[in-house]
Amino acid sequence: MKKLTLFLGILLSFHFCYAQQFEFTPNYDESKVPQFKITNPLISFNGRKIKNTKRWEKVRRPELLNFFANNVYGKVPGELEISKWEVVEENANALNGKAHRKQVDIVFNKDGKTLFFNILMYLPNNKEKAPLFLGYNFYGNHAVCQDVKIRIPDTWARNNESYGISNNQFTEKSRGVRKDSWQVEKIIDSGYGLATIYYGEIDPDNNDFYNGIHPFFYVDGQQRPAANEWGAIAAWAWGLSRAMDYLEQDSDVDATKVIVFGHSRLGKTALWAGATDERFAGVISNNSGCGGAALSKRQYGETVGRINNAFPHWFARNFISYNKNEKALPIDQHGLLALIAPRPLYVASAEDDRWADPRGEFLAAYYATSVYELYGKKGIPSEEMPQVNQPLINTVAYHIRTGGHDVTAFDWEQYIKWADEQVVKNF
Ligand code: GTR
Repeated sequence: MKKLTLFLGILLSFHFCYAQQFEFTPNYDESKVPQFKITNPLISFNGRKIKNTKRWEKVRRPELLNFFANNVYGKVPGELEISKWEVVEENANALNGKAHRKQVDIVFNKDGKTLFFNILMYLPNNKEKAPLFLGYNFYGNHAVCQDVKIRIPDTWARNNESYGISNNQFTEKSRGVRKDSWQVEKIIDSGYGLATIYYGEIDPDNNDFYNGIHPFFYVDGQQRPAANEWGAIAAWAWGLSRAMDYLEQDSDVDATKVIVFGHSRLGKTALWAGATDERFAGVISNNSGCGGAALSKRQYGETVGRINNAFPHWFARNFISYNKNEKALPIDQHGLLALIAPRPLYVASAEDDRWADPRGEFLAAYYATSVYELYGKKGIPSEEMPQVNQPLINTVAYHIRTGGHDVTAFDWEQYIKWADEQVVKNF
């Protein structure tokens, strides 16, 4: 009998998880978006008006940062410096002589554990110190460009036949498969460098916590981070900061002009990296959606409950308390965007990417604007979204392009134009 009850219990909880995860019907009807009040980013949690940048930096910014760290992405439990870095390959005449290619291993050692990630860099040969886009890739460094010299990571990768990934390993077949989304030559021709890392090298994108960087901070017997500690997104963001530690040492890079970029879950990561590390001179969120730029309280497309069920390892466990309870959030994702002020921020959506809630992404940028204005910077001037394919380029920039969830040449053209105007010229 006991066994039967146990069996039925297990069966029921499986059914429950399954139902929660997969019987979710997203709302795509604007008229069904619930009524909610947007928290003013310039009023502190105890009701004080924030009237100048000094108060913002002293009171409001730290409390918002603290809220997101403890309740959304999770805190990094300690510090770990790079143990050593090594340029494992370079060529000053890459891309037909246009670029200097470098592949740099960044190594961490602690208590007998070792972790490393490899940064692939292309730097324009016509610049002494290049401004640079830094971003993670999903399919290995060798997927971003058709260049036979790029090393293939031997880390775990999610199987994907069309991208040449089998037995959880990348293969030669994945070389260049994402080149359209990276536009390396366009970036180089515009005078920027590119640095990219396979995100799985910091933490494999799986619902477990025994591999990647998390265990480096465990005390004896600990198996997963505490409820207010980092999930995978915060771990990936941490990795971007360590990449920045290296870039600051690289004399070919202008480390005062490093723009952190990310698409989708890696767009969420770029935003959190930009919020937590003020060395990033600019931040690009490409289709970052729920838990990224999109307002959670709209519950349009992906919701907090759905994302926590489908990807239980991405956020701090504390974030679960907002499942089907978005209204309880004392600040929405516009507060995250405001943490990037006054540094330039680009939020981009795609028309068919309704899952990521383009309007919610736009509105978050709009509601973060008052913080930019405190610094005399221009953000999003009105609640009205620009037309499709008509970028709005200010310190806070936004576009919605035709097409789906992706990074395209059009996206990069806008990022470069905005970086020229807002990051490089305005510095
Ligand atoms: C989806 C997820 C989104 C987005 C996307 C991605 O499945 O629901 O939040 O992050 O993955 O990263 O490609």
